[in-house]
Amino acid sequence: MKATARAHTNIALVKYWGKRDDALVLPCNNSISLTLDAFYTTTSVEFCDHLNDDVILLNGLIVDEREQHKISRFLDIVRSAAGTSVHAVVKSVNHVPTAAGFASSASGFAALAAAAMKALDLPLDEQAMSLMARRGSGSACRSVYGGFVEWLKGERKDGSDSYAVPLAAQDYWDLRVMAVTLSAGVKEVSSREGMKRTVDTSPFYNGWLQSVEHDLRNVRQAIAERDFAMLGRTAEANALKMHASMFAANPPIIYWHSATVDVIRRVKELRTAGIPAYFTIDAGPNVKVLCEPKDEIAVRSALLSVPDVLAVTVCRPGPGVTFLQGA
Ligand code: 2P0
Repeated sequence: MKATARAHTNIALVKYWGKRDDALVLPCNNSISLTLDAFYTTTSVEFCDHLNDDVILLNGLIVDEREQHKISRFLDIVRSAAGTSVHAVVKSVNHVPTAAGFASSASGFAALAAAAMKALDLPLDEQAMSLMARRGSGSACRSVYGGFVEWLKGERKDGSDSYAVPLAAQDYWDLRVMAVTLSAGVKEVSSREGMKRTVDTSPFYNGWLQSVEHDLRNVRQAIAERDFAMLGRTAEANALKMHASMFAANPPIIYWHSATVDVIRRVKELRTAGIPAYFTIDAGPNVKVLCEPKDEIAVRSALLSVPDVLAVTVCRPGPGVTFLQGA
């Protein structure tokens, strides 16, 4: 009745933006990500007969009511799959600095899904874990695997064919992803709300959807051929298209700060100087910069010299879900 699992965050190179079914967390498009080693969540789940409700601790503190509700509803889905109604004690430790702008929901729900499923003796194949993690948060379904991962949007109404598959293992291609933390406040619009508003109101959303297939093909090919320029160019263009679709939403969603643009400019200067580096930006102001290992030091110091850059964390390809013994 008890298990502990660890999952790492991932960065999307072709983004997931927009759902066709909010309740089942079914996306409108496939996405491709790279799981990262530097940021992760470790979660233990213990189901106990005597509890009247779930007890949920994040970094040692009881979570607020909103978070409690979200996690308990997710546990209900796991309980229902196992045919039980027993409540649980969940202890989650996030090694994901919130200021770094990484969605901890990806590593958080992947670790929670894996630990809860193991504690309830559910089948633990990766596809089953990915399907379950998706119900907590879309991007979490990709964190079940290490390395490069594609989330297949699926076609079925019940979501049974919407899960992630591995494209290339953690050690397939040694790359760097620099997580650039800016001195910016917390974001005002959650990704969940942001993507819904974009789907509902942005005249550019159809353009986003039409161009994604092309980006998916290019990124798959770039991975297969280890073509860094193609990977970087496509990821950068894809992130800009996602943000363009948000700028056109009503009311508009602008996650960028002035320092976001400063980092974009610095990355372009690096390329002009002959150093291949490419940026991507999620639903927030912080930027992630892709580069090759040989350029790590030059890229990191160029980024650190941008005013308002607080930190640059170097990430490498990371592993998929692991279970911890005796924890
Ligand atoms: C991604 N993002 O592909 C995209 C790019 C943010 C921008 O997945 O509503 O926390 O829980 O499914 O997974 C962040 O959204 O959203 C995200 P829900 P999630 O990584």
